[in-house]
Amino acid sequence: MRFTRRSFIAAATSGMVALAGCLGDDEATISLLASSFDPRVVWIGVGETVLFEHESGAHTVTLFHEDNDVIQRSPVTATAFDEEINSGSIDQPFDTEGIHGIFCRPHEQAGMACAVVVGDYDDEEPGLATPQEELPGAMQDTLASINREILEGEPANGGGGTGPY
Ligand SMILES: [Cu+2]
Repeated sequence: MRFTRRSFIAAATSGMVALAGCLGDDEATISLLASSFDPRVVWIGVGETVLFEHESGAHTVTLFHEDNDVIQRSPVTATAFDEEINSGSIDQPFDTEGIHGIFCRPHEQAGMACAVVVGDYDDEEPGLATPQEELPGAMQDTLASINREILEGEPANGGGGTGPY
């Protein structure tokens, strides 16, 4: 039998909201490596936060949102964030449901991107669009891979704590 992503999240969310509050402030961690995010996809609930943790390199954590003068690959109503991170970490809250495509400005050509899936999502939303042709080739490849990962509902690199609860 195959759980659809949507029904799984609905089931998980209804039972896990109270518990999630006891697990700490960050529901997921994404590391910034030399020119990539790891993992590239995490699933969290509405109102939860992701810890972006610097490991090496000089990066930004930039939402694919038109308010950042970049293409839209996030909910239109999401608050656009665009943060430099060269050390330490950033606690980024996600208050809007849906898929949030994120990239690094210095490593756009290298295809440095990730996605935070917040709660439920719609197959038609911007965060799951076919990668735009104006993007660098490596970025299109990363985004296509992220789309597949989201639709499959499993973190490709299998890191603990990055799956759907
Ligand atoms: Cu970077």
